[in-house]
Amino acid sequence: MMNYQFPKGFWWGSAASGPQTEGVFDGDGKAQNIWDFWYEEKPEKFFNEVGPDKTSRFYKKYQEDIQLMKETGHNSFRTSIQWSRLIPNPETGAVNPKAVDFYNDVIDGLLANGIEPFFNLYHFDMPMTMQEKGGWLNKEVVDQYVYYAKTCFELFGDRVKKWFTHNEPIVPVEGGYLYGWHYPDEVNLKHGVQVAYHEALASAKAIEVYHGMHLDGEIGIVLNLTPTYPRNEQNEADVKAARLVDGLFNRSFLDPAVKGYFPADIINWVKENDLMPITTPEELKIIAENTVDLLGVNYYQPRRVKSKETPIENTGNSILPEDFYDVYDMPGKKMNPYRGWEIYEKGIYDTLMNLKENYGNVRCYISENGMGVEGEERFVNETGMIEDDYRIEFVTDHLKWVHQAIQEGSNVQGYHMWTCMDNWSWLNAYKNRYGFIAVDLEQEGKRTIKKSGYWFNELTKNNGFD
Ligand code: BGP
Repeated sequence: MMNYQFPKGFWWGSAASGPQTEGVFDGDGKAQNIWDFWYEEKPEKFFNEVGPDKTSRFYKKYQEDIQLMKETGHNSFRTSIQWSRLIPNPETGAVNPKAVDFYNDVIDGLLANGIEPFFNLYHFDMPMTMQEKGGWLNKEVVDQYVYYAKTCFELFGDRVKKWFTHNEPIVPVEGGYLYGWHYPDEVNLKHGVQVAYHEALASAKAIEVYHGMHLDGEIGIVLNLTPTYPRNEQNEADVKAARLVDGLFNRSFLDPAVKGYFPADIINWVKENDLMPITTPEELKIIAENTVDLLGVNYYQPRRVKSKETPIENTGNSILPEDFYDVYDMPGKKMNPYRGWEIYEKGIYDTLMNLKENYGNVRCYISENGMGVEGEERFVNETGMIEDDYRIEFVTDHLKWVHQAIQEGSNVQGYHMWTCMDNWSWLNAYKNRYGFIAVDLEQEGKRTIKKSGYWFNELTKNNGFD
């Protein structure tokens, strides 16, 4: 018995996504997605001008990678299917046979090695043909997505038993319609709200289709839940600001996904600010009736907020959430010195306990948690291995809190690290490395297990640690 022993059958592994790892971005019948397009248009936006053509080459190296997953103790692994690879032309709906072969091989390879495949359908990668129609702004795209989801279930649902409709659906809203990290790079909160609504609707419709197919598996959504703390718990205005931020960035997706309806305070806020999306009673009924079986929780860092010093006047579409709160830079907070994000381990526990207390203890797992590090080469030892003790410490400290949550009755069933192989991360490209396996881009993506990879193997073999 270890000091921190996890329940039998706990899922250990890592998460990744198709667009961040596969490569062959314009080959074997794959069509362009928004990243391929944006990189072609504005390469200067990407860190060191490295784009989606330079991934860790999972498309070519998946067999080697699956062996490495085995060596590092995975019993499960999440990736995403690329819509633009599987159905290059959503207008005709024709399936790309090379994509089917590839995903079949990945699934079979994982299963043959005792690794359960968790598949996500949408990880920020809108096909360009769909973006030209407005992307998530357009209801027609929602229906095309549902067709794509159904196709995936039909093709792979006999073996893939864990499905997710989206990864972090708030991020395309923030990135694409507020802060410029995603195409179409607009500043338009009204559009952002409509996009959020359509993503939630698409998720519910895909869940409805999946359940209707009786495939003997589970389906859910992966959300980045960011616990939001007020500067001062006793200060009413700070608490109110934190509640709003929690509503906008967490509950806006969590409530419809788990409870089937949008939070009343956020609906009011959206109305007050003239941001109401176009909805229909039939769609709201679909959302109400198709909640998740399983929730993925991505946790990296908390949010700390305080009330707005000078509240703004409503200026219409161009308002930003930040017009209603200020970021609180808490003195003495612990920072990741290599990435600039706060490290607050207890946030993972607070999130799990919130799910237990306020969301019916929904079945969940930690679907991403990890530590990004810039300039990791400086930690290479004489044998060529990266000694990432900081990552081991980061994961250990978070797992202690996950363990604590389990002791207190949380329904958390697993822990996936972000990520296995260092991968390409959107505009940040390879700036922050997260893997427990290093990828050398200069040497055709050569893989070298880091110290944390060996450690992770021990952890999962023991199903816990001392
Ligand atoms: C998560 C995303 C991942 C990945 C990770 C690291 O939010 O789900 O796709 O990008 O963040 O992000 P970054 O490289 O910006 O540190």
